[in-house]
Amino acid sequence: MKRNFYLFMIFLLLIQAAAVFGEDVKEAECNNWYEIFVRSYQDSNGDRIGDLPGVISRLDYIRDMGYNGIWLMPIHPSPSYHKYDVTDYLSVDPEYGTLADMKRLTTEAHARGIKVIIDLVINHTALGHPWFAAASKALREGRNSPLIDYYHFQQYPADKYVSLDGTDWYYEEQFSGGGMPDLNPDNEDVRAQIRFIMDFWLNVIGIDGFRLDAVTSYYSGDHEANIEFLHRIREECELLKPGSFLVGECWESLPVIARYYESGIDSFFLFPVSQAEGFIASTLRLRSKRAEKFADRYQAVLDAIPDGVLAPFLGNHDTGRAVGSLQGRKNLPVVKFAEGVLNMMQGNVFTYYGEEIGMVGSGNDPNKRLAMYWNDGDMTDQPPGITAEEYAYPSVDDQLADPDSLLNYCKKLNHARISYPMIANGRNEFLHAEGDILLMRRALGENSCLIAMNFSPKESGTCLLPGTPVIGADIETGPDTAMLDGDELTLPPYSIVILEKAPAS
Ligand SMILES: [Ca+2]
Ligand SMILES: [Ca+2]
Repeated sequence: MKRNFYLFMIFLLLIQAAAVFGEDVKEAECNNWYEIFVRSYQDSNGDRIGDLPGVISRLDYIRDMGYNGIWLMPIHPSPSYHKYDVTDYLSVDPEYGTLADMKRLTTEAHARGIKVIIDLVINHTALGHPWFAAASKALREGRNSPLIDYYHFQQYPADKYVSLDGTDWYYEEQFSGGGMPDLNPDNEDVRAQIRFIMDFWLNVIGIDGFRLDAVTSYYSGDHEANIEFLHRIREECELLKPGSFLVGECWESLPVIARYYESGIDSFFLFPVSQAEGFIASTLRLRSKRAEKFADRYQAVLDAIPDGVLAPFLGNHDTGRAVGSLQGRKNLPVVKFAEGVLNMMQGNVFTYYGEEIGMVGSGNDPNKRLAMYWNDGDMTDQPPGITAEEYAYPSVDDQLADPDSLLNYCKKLNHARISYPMIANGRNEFLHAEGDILLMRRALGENSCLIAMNFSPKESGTCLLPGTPVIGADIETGPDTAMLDGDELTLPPYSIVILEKAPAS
């Protein structure tokens, strides 16, 4: 009887909480995510290969920079340096550490207000995964095995099918090389395995979600089937751990990315803003009307994805790094301002490790995954196969000591996004977009702020502000600072000013 009474009281409280927080609970809580290639980040045991204890030792740095979420590229046992071919989804590659290290990393990150997600690579396994080994052994011996249906085998050659040595069978492989056989997502046992893997990482290790690799390849060429599969993953994760965060890699055009939001997955990487041809770099290359062009392109994104949480980024482990796409090796202001434009977008902003110090990397994959440049003494070995090793800007330690460095500029941006949560979570309204001057309002509930930006690399500009706001954060790429005279704001070249309501006197 007493127990029922307590349960009833809890029920009432929950209803009350839902009524009070109903609106807010649904609001996305956006973060400043930081993508880490563990191998190239920080070594802890002297073998010059980055590892999980190394990442733990850098959590204070990550927190101080204002990143409040980390995405670890694959950490599972794998025969490759990149580890996107997994041989065991339920452990950690010994090069990187142990499950206990991963648990400690998660606890230590949470203690610093940092969320943790890991890559979940379920389009394919490694050739050496026990599932594939058992399936191919059965085929070689002419036996049946339930594991054969974990993959797509057939007895005739076809595009994206690879011959299985010693047999007349072929297996599906969407990613070249012969080492990454595609899983069969229709197989119910495969689905149960994926669910078990997600449960293990979310609830036994305690991480906060996943970055879903290659979601358009689950069912290659069939977006509807991929979206349905993702919907199921979203529902399962929500049951396994309410509030878990999922971000998908859908390397497609804006309309296709927009469709994938129907799956309910929180975010999809916004490829149309990234890289040299993406709209941040291409807008900054224009000779005039940069603010107008940015507003048009950004509005197109908001129109295409009106309710989804965006996940913009400049570059990642598969793309050239931002300094290259911006032609910024000798142009620090443009590199800074591109980071500024990125960070004034809504949603979850993703920063690839090393971007905060302007690392460069293009061409083959290992070139894009160079050792983090902490200082000249403290670096991991480079990944195998690099053809270029270049660092265009100073090390972390040197940039920490320089108030005008890219690192300190990125830090200001991250902290502005934390101090003004409406930047990431608010509704956007363009108040002014003319020439190179942009003024936006971001409103979140009762709160709002203005974001004023000057996209010109050389000329100052002015804009008139509604109301009589005051400058809250002033994020400059150069020595000049913004000036507010009544309702007229003067913005130096490549500058960003965040304005808030004047405090009531
Ligand atoms: Ca190591
Ligand atoms: Ca597939």
